[in-house]
Amino acid sequence: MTFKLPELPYAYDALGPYMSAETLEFHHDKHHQAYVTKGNEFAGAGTKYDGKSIEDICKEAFAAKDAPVINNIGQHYNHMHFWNWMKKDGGGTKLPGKLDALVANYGGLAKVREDFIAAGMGQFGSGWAWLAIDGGKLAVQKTPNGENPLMHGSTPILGCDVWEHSYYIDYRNARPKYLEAFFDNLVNWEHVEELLEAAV
Ligand code: MN3
Repeated sequence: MTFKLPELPYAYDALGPYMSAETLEFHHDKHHQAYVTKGNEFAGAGTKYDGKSIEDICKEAFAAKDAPVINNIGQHYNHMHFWNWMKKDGGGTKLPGKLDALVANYGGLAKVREDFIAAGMGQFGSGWAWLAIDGGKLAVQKTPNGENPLMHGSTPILGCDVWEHSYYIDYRNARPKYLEAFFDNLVNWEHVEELLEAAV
């Protein structure tokens, strides 16, 4: 298949003051576009990955240590969801039902928040912090560069991009403040619930 850059599901200025239009313009139009362009080169139409789902491509590329595909298709998958993992007036503490039960089982939303932010802080250099479903339970994970939980045997339901390009314009080097703002004010818990429904 030929991969395409999806449109943002909101206006560039919709996520202010937590994520600026300038950040979204660079991050979506330049960075994500570059992963799509490179992804098509290495895993698009006419390659051995043609016809496979993006989830399967992530898993197969990781198993085969196919770095250009891990990086570019991994990042395409991660960013496709990242835009939908955020919304205007997101965050908050009211979770949809299935997710609420899973979070309670983990130890509550405050514990999830603490561990998710710690995962994002603990990821040295570029990467992602995740909530994933692993063996039917909620797990907090982190991965380097373009990797994601699919490549490590679990199913992502929420991810936060901790590459500097995602926060440097708005937060400079203050990654913790960005992670807190993401969790408290941006997360689209309805999209997390949709992925959870599909995962279990
Ligand atoms: Mn990014």
